[in-house]
Amino acid sequence: MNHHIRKIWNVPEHEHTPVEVFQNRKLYRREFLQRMGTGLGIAGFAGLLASCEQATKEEIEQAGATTPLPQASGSIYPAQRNPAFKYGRPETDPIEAEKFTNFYEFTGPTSKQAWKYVEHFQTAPWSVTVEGECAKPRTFDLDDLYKELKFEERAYRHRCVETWAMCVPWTGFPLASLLKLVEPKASAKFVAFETFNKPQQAPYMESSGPGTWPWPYTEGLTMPEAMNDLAFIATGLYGAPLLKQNGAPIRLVVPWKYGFKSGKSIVKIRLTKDQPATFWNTVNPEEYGFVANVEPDVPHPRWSQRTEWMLGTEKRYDTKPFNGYGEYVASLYTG
Ligand SMILES: Nc1nc2c(c(=O)[nH]1)N[C@H]1C(S)=C(S)[C@@H](COP(=O)(O)O)O[C@H]1N2
Ligand SMILES: [Mo]
Repeated sequence: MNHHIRKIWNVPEHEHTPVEVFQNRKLYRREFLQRMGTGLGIAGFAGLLASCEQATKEEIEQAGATTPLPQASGSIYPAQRNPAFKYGRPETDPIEAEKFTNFYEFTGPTSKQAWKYVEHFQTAPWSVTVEGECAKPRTFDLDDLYKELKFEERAYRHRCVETWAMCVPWTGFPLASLLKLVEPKASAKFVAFETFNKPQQAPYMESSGPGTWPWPYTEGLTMPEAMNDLAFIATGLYGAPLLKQNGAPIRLVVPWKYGFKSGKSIVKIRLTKDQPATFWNTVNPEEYGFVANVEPDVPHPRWSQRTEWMLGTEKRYDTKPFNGYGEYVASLYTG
């Protein structure tokens, strides 16, 4: 697409470096310069100083905790683990998955520490509308979901397009079991996911302003992908309700695709006839395709996808096609 117009959301390369840089001190320096530059002022500066010390798990979990929780969630956690899914590697330490996140609404491209910016994010009340090409469109509040669906825990690998990876236990239910409740029509060929759109609650959404990034965050799957048993809706992580920074109160998890396909904090799920526009495919179609399956032999335009590093460790693993889930999904892509 050489007629592609360069928009301000086409972030220069140095601002989208493979994220190893975020593991070291440079993060603090960069965040410092940026906060000074964007005039976040004294409060931001104090927050920055605090960040130079190591945050504790308690601080991070307190910052991201959601209240009030849906009533019916009380009986769900911890849900029974589905024994069919195994990481094949050590589980990621909770503090690592809770402090290092991708959530552009809160941080934009310059920080991974969304937990510091989620203070004003309201996750209750919350509802998810499932609509479009279906016989029984419906708006579910979270209690409806907790009551009507069968919850389980799944140990999944996660692979971000930036080459970091993690192994975490999600609590939730297969996306297919939710879609069945609205009775999809034969005309439903795709499923579009839309994230909350509340700039006043999400600092980067607000500061980036209209006409910059294509908010709200959107993603999409084909109908066969969405109906595959691996496609999962998560309301919890590590046996507890999701923290805000991990996509509270409800998010998608599609472990055979790069992480950006797994939209967080979803408010709308639409069954469509046509392929929906997606956030990253709109921002930069050369780098982020609609399908976005994990494919180690296909390099990102700016880095190799052959290996991945596990959050919080020095460990690197070879990246596998479909993130190692080929036995479940490879047949979706034949012919
Ligand atoms: N709404 C929203 N969903 C999102 C993102 C985002 O920026 N906004 N980032 C995506 C990316 S790139 C990844 S890797 C995963 C990360 O999930 P985690 O931060 O909970 O580990 O969320 C995905 N979902
Ligand atoms: Mo990602």
